Amino acid sequence: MAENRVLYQFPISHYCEKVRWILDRKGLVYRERNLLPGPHRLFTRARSGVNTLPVLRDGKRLVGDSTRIAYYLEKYYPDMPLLPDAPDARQQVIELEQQFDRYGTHVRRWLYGQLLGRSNVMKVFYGPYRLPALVQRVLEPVTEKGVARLYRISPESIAHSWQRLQEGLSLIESRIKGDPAAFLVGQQLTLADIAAASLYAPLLIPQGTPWDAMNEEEMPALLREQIAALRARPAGQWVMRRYAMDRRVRVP
Ligand SMILES: N[C@@H](CCC(=O)N[C@@H](CS)C(=O)NCC(=O)O)C(=O)O
Repeated sequence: MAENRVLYQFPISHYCEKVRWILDRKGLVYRERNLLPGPHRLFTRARSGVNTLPVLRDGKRLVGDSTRIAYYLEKYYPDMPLLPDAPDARQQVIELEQQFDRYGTHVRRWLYGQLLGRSNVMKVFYGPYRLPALVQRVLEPVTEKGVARLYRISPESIAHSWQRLQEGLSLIESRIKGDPAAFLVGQQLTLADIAAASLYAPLLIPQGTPWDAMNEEEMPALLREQIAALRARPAGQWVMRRYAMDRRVRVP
């Protein structure tokens, strides 16, 4: 029941998007609870032993970390399976999911590196919280500084993350062999596809996702060009295709 299933999240977090996608794919009803960054750790630490969101409450169980949540859901809600039965394919999915989880940190760092201090990203971050305007105005610069510190954003780390995220895009392209309709493993959607597509989505900004609230016109010109280039390459088209075909974005 929806009341018993709660996703604790930052709406803009792509790891939270990954879990929303899995829940939606499996047709599981849930409520979303947006925690404030910083104080969220009081909750996550005590309840699920992690620092990060997403955390899922399912009845009495609390599970932290998107990968653990994915395996938990696969175990208890096996309908619409996201892990193939065949051992070889299953192993490939497991490995790809882990790889894309790592690339997700580089997507995040690179993108925040482009946006912090130069865009309305903090407004987009806090938009879904519907905070009083004054509270939001106080929190935005604090969060901005916190994000820069937490994700160790510096010119060197941004450049490194750009290289790493390119590797992830190449990995998608090596799997799909130029066909944006292809799945990463086998003939149907798996956890590998959901991980790759959701963790790269902030760079592609598919319609109906939280990043859609970004005003692209207000982004730095170079970033706009880079996003356009990403959308043009096969991996970018693949992400958009996965969203169009396989992601039922919930209308709030
Ligand atoms: N490995 C974790 C990563 C999640 C993660 O990095 N979440 C970020 C938001 S995108 C977070 O909660 N950051 C706040 C913090 O570290 O305190 C997962 O897959 O769930």
